[in-house]
Amino acid sequence: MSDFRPDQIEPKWQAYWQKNKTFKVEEDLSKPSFFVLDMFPYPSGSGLHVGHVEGYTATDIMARFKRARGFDVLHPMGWDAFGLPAEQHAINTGTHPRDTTVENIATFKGQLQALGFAYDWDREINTTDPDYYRWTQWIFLKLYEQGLAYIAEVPVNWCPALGTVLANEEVIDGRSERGSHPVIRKPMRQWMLKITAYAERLLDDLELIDWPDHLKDMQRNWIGRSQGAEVDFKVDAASANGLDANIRVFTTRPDTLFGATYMVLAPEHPLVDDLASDAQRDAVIAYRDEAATKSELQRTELQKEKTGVFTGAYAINPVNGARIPIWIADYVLWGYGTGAIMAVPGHDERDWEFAKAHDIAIVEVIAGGDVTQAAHTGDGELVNSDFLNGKAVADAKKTIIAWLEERGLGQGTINYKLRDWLFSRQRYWGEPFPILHREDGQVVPLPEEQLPLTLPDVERYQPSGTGESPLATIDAWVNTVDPRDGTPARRETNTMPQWAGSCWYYLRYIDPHNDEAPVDPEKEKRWMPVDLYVGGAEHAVLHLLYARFWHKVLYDIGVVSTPEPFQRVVNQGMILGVTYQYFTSPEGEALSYKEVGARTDLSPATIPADQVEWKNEVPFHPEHGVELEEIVEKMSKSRGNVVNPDDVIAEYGADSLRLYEMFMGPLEQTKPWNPRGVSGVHRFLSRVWRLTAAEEGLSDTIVDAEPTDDMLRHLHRTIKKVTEDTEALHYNTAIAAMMEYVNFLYKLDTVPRALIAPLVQMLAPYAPHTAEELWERLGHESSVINHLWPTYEEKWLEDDSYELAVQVMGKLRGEITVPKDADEEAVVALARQNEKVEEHLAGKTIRRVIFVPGRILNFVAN
Ligand code: ANZ
Repeated sequence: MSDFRPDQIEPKWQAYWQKNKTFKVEEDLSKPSFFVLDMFPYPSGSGLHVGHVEGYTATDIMARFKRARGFDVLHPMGWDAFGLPAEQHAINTGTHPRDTTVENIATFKGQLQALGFAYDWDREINTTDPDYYRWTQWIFLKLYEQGLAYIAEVPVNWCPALGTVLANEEVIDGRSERGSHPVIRKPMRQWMLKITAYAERLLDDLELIDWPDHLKDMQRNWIGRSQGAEVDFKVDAASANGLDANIRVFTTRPDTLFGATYMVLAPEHPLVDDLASDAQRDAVIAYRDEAATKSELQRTELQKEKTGVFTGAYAINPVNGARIPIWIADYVLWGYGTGAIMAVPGHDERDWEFAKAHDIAIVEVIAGGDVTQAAHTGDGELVNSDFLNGKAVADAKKTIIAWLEERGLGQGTINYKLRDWLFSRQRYWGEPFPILHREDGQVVPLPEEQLPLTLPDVERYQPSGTGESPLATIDAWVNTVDPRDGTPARRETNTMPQWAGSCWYYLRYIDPHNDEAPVDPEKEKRWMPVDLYVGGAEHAVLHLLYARFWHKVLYDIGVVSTPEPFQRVVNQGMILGVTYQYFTSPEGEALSYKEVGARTDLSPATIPADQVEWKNEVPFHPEHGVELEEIVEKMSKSRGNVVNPDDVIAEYGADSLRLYEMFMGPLEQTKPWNPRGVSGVHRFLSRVWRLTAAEEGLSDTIVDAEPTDDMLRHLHRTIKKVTEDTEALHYNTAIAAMMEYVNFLYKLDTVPRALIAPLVQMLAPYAPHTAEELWERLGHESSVINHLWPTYEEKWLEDDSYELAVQVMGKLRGEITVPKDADEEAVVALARQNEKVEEHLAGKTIRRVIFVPGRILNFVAN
């Protein structure tokens, strides 16, 4: 017997894989291809966490499995390395983000290698590498050529105190995350990408892909298609300083037009200034300034008090000529629809509350509710609506749209919640835009041959104070000429957002060193679409939507051959942290959660899992001795419940960590980290080890004997289960099947070699280091991954026994397990060993036995 020593085995095999380039993509055209992708990490300063390990292990298992199943597998890794934290670190310390990035990547890479992941490291990519972002810039130019990139004045989060624009995630409740300074919305010149032009296809093509429903739903909601109508309301000129104008509204409920009793414009609506009467002007301006400080989210909160100001002007309802007041209110957004609504308080909740708060008339136009009490938003028959009366909602919608269209008063339209994508950042650490602003005012793209446009070195990473990026302060870089004709020009000083690099990185893995094109078309055809993409649900919307958008543009211009990039996406569930809680009194006394009762003077305290003392499966405080309560929540530094993969590897080895994270539960489920779980799978691996290996070579229990039928049945059933479960990403049950099989093998005195080799192969995707070592000891020359996956034979799957119902005088008295080919005599003998059956036969004479093999045994007795 020998000790299981992952600390010796693991480095040995990692070095072997690296030296032999075991995981190099074969590019063997005779094999089917399989592209298995991870959401590549942002190499942060804190290193890999157990959540990364979960997703990366899941794909690694699939990559190794598919390789053993005869596929040519592409399983790459890289770095999404532009972004805010490196820049903030630079601002604080003066360290160039490039240096920080290099350092962090080295840490991450070391950690990934220590986990034994089967990446082809020759295909490593880094979004901050000029050879990579050259093509990010190239794609931007294509977007620009297609009219899908444009400049607009857009409100951004401007923090006057910090002199910088902030990303949404840096703003918390209207204040800067750093320093808590007020943040206002300020219009600035920005690059936008016209993702809205692809809204319909982004929606429709969800049908083509194999994603979980919840993910598709999130994308659908984000795109937010709504069908309705646009309707023109004429301004009553007499009430509005003689203004001759129409206000166009978007409504999903044109059927309720007769119930529109007022209108609302977004405070930013350009007509507001012209409409405001002298009496109302000050109030209108004050309200608009106030609204500028609020985020969309704050403005549209359903519970929020419905504020607003009357402009003093009126509009004419086109269906009945009613004169209705025009208000401004922040619950109407400038960015959606037309930025103006017809308000129907009888049938819209927000309008109802607003009308109540401001004493505006409420008219019922759909029967079935009580509009004096609440808005009736459901279906019903139209009332108070002239030619629509008596119709149902759907019918009324059709009728009114036709009526409006005939008269040129409006038309049916579709609207999307999806906004164009604000694509520029006022930051240093991002891809520079290949764009020149010429002295004569023209905006021109940089010629393709001049790519990459590299980031210049700067001295200071501080924002410029004007809201521009630090690049704006480097005159030597900014001031240039248009290479076409020498006209002086300024470079664009914004940079692209972090999303840019991750929009197409999967393509670059296919052909990472190509300097003629982002990807070779032949190679692209072979590998795309990605067969399996695993990552966190936090990317369910933005990253996956942006990448789909870019991909479709590349599809339209012939760079890629598939309309969708990711055929199958799986979201790994979050791993939650565990801490153990007790309470302390003001006097410093420790109490168990069971002793709290009604006391309110206690404060909670926690200890990490590794300090807990367990007695009979119950957790106790090691010093105070009080019983602890297990608290499961999101892992966070402040909670002290973060599990560091390095620590787990140091204690148990990478194979145990991998195996544990897959054994915790279904991949897609949220799961708590059980601090004692790793030792369980470690025990399992140790058992496999002891079963197979000796100090050197193999254990004596492994023999060159023929397995019995019973052994073969166990083996083949295990192969079937592990194969099918692995294919289906049901890794936890595949592991359970291997555990069961190992239990079976442990009961044998000697283990025929033919039972062990397939086990080692099946274990290989899960615990690759251990498997390689055992495989070598079993006498194989090359890596276990190069050997075809074991197959099962149907004939060994069939049961050798079955359950037989036993009746006495036609009444069911018991069930017995009988061998498949047992004859009547044997079956009767077995049945008579059954207590219940014997009880009912006691004192009787068996007259006749009816035996239908496989179905029933009946004793006729009296
Ligand atoms: C009249 C009406 C009557 C409405 C009714 C609803 C119910 P979705 O489904 O989200 O597209 N709306 C339109 N533009 C808006 C904007 N810029 N800001 C805030 N609200 C806006 O909803 C569209 C509905 O939201 C539109 O239909 C409009 O109110 C409002 F019984 O028009 B409705």
